[in-house]
Amino acid sequence: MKLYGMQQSRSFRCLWALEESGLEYDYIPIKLRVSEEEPDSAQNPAYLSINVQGKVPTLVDGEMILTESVAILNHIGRSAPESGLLPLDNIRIQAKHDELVSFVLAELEQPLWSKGKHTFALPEEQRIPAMLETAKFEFAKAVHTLEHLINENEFAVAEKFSIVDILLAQTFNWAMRFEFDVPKRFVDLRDNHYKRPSAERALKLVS
Ligand SMILES: N[C@@H](CCC(=O)N[C@@H](CS)C(=O)NCC(=O)O)C(=O)O
Repeated sequence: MKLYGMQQSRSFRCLWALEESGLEYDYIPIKLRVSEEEPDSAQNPAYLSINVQGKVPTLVDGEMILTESVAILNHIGRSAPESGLLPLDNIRIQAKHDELVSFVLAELEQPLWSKGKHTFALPEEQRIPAMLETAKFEFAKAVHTLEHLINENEFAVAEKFSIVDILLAQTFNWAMRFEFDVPKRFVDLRDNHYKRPSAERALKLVS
């Protein structure tokens, strides 16, 4: 497998999962918002031929190309069933896992991405600075909901580390970098999971 990614981006969740999985892979760093002339630019025609949006992450596994981080995470989990990254042996736990993954994507990370889009990602003329207060409001609402969706255990579902723990830790790390209010409980969750050897190895690869 080949993972194309960038240090502080959604590709880190996939890199972390690959480290946790024990699968063999190559990591190829990509740069956003640099000239398409640069060979590692996300706008270079060679990269656009595998990811038409010029975004990260992209995973190439043989003939198959995936350009959505959750599809990549699920593929990693299914390719390494013994890693326990997906709760494949219990459909009810799997359903709760799916629910939380959807929640992180649809509710928790969207306000963070709104801030990203309206501060640096969108063309300047499309940015709406007033969005930032709305994003903070929406993030606080999502955090409140999450407090009711997960219990106080070390891991979000079942009794072991899974893909949704990677998603939660990385999303709260993103929230802290973007200066959103993160309750201590979720700062601790982030700190705890980032101490895993797999996370430390992934961080070393991108630093
Ligand atoms: N839904 C996609 C979103 C991918 C995405 O938007 N990635 C951002 C980085 S986190 C990106 O590459 N943005 C391109 C840009 O900002 O120019 C996923 O989860 O993989």
